[in-house]
Amino acid sequence: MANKRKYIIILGIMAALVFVLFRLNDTASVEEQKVADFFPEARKIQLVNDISDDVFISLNLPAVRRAYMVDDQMKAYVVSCVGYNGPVNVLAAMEDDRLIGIDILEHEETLDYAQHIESDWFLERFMDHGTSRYLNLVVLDKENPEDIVQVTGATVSSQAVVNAVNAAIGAYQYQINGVEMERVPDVVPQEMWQKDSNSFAINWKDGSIRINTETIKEYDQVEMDVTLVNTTGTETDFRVKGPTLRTVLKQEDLDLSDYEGIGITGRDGYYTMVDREKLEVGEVILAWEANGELLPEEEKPVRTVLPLELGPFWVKMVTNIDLYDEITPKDIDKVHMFNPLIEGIEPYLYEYYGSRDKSVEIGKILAKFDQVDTKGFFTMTATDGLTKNETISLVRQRYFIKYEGENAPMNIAPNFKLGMNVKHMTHFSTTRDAVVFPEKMVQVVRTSEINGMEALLLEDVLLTAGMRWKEWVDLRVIDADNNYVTELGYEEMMDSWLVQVDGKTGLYTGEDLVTDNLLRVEKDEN
Ligand SMILES: Nc1nc2c(c(=O)[nH]1)N[C@H]1C(S)=C(S)[C@@H](COP(=O)(O)O)O[C@H]1N2
Ligand SMILES: [Mo]
Repeated sequence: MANKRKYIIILGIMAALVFVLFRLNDTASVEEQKVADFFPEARKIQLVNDISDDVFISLNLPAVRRAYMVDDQMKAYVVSCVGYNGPVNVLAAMEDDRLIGIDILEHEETLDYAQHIESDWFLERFMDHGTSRYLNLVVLDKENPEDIVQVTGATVSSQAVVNAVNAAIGAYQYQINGVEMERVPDVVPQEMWQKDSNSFAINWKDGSIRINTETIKEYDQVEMDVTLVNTTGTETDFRVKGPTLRTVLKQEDLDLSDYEGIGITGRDGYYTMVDREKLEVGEVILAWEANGELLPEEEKPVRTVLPLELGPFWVKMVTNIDLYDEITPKDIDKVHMFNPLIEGIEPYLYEYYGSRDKSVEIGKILAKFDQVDTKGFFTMTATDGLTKNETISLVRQRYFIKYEGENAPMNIAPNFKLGMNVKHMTHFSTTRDAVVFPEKMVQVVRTSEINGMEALLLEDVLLTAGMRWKEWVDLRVIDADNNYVTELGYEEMMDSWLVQVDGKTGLYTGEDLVTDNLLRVEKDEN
């Protein structure tokens, strides 16, 4: 009996051993095939497993795992750096002091935007670099040959790939050229994870408090079953726990009802504004627990839960909540057509998730307006009615409207992940100026036909863009050459129409053409 059991155990061990050996051999051959893809002429490819036995490599280039000799020369390295969720394993191919290219072997970066580290357009950024310098991750613009533009919104994952590749460059330089380059860590530096994931601040005009994952438990807690509805329509049920913002403020002798709105910012730069109307009808729960467990690292220290609102208001990894005493109300007096307005601004070719499209920096548009009130908001609205507010200070720099390609017109910025954009924008506005995209506006206003062309009712365009008037209004018409054309009285406005021809906007009153290239319509204040 005992013998039989021994026999079964030995048999089991042997089966496991065969399985493991087979698996090892299998991964090696998949890897070997990937090496061969970089060196199609290769006659012999050999695995070098003991590369990290070297003291210099093990101390300074801990990301290096193994290497491959191609026709007896060291030409490929398998390197690994810890990313957002786990190790990112990279194959780096090198020849004649050049990095030829890389491939991602394995990663666990589950966030949808981080998965783009595997996309060809990102991998291509690693093709043909000299090995004399390490690569350098940049946010937006490539200025030096060694610069690698990151995957938008995936800084940590992109840096993990760059660190891994740099370790391969360091190992190559050391082994082939006898050069000892600087140390490359196999983890992403802490600064990149941004400051503290255990606390956040609430800021008001003359004060602020910092709350951490312990002190938050001292407030009265609410526990509630809630449903997160994503912009894609998927629904997730949670039971969340945490104090409401109202409760926390009460401890500081502040009343949430005194504020016009709040701005919530996440550690990843995500921002959303919650206005007075929303604060009046629903609570803001500062959730630190979901389904009985502490939030995961990528949502800590708290997530704002607004049970009545959609996903974009449920900000993860909150770092700051700003209370606004005043938000300048919108009083739109000029409505501009986008195309002639940006005439003369050099388009920026923004590469966003693999597509390079014409974009314009919002700061350059703001510079064209007579006044920009920084206590007001920059608001964008889409054909489906989605509206997003941003602070003027946020959109002033490195914030773009992409007006070409997929989903255009759409907002983009270096921190902007897929799913956060306002796609197919009908218009955007500051407090006084609105800018419309007539080719999208056409979907949301009353239309008619003039000379066989689809025409947009001017009244609807102006109202949608946010212009308001009492019983009557006089409107000045300015054309693309910045010339005053005419003034429209109230009755005329009610029968005025916009027609799109070759990217230009024609303005008709009744059947009469007022201008074939409209720049803007503005209220005559006198
Ligand atoms: N910090 C931060 N919070 C965020 C986002 C983000 O990118 N960063 N995305 C928002 C958007 S647009 C949605 S739809 C939801 C998505 O929530 P989920 O990732 O839990 O599904 O989170 C919101 N909160
Ligand atoms: Mo979203």
